[in-house]
Amino acid sequence: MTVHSFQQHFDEKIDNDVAIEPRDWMPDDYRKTLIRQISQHAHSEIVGMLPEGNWITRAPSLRRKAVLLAKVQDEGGHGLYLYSAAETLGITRDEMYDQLHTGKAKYSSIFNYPTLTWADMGAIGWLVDGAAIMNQVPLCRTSYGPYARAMVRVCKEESFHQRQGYEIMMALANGTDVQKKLAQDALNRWWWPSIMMFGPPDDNSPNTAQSMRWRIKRFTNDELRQKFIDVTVEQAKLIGLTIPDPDLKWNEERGHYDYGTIDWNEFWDVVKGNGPCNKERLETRKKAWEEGAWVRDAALAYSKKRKARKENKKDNLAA
Ligand code: FAQ
Repeated sequence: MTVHSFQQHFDEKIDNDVAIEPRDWMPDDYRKTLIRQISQHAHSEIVGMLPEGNWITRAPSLRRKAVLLAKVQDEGGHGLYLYSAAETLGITRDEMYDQLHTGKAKYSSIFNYPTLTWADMGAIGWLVDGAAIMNQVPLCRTSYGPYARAMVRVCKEESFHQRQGYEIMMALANGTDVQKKLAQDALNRWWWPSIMMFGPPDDNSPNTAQSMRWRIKRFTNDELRQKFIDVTVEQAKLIGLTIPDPDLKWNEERGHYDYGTIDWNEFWDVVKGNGPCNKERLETRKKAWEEGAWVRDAALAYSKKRKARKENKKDNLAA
């Protein structure tokens, strides 16, 4: 087959919603885009363990602690599925970690904000996992097979995470005045960063058009942001909390909520590394990598030993 017919075959698969698999021919830019998106997604899951990890020892009850511990572990698992999916495209895990540690690869802006009170655990589950699900359910139908399959399991777990977060917020919102204030304060601080998570507006999103053509993305950043706002405003009303946006108004004609102006300067500032916790997050990940060197060395030595033993056995049998 010529490159031209390889390309045609690829295009037909995309147009007919047939998944692209690791051994299939794919354009270089499709591969690069997937490596960028999947590895950044993986980094987000791993860095995303840190803000909530900060509260495991301070959870208000044994039940809350067990649930939070399980949730943070789930995020670690999501990172691992995603690193594996990215590896099928020809990048190694070491290369991906290196890109994270040297600041070449991004991770989600949201994880550069601090978790100041217990209510932030509720706000993260409700809003951050809620936004993650809105973005990831369509990724279950993304055009690259290994990424789509990883997303199916991830979404099931994210759905539990969202509910546990909403349940924390509900308990606080129905609690004492102080608890209600904590819930409102967490919503005030996490609302705008959560809606920024969907990425820049469509007219300033360099990757969306091509990713939509390749069916990597099924909805644009603004479409997903709007869906998230529409469902979340109703959830806030149900528990008596107020979304911190005076311009939020139901638009009968559009059938959607209108919302206020997002501070895109803040978003880009955080993406560039100047958010409240960027430095701390990266330092923590680098330290974990360095301190884990002995585990990697031990695993490698063990696998070499096993291989040598197997080969010895084979030689003995042959003799
Ligand atoms: N933060 O042209 P676009 C989670 C970058 S998982 C930082 O629109 P694209 C689970 C973007 O990379 C959360 N950077 O790009 C959890 C690009 O830069 P590049 C992560 C951002 O790829 C919950 C540039 O801006 N989810 O939360 C952000 O078409 C709780 C231009 O942007 C995913 O990664 C941002 N928010 O669309 C864990 C989902 N937004 O790479 C623990 C998969 C954009 O060219 C606790 N990813 N940028 O240098 C996606 O769906 C897409 O990659 C988007 C961005 C929608 C994030």
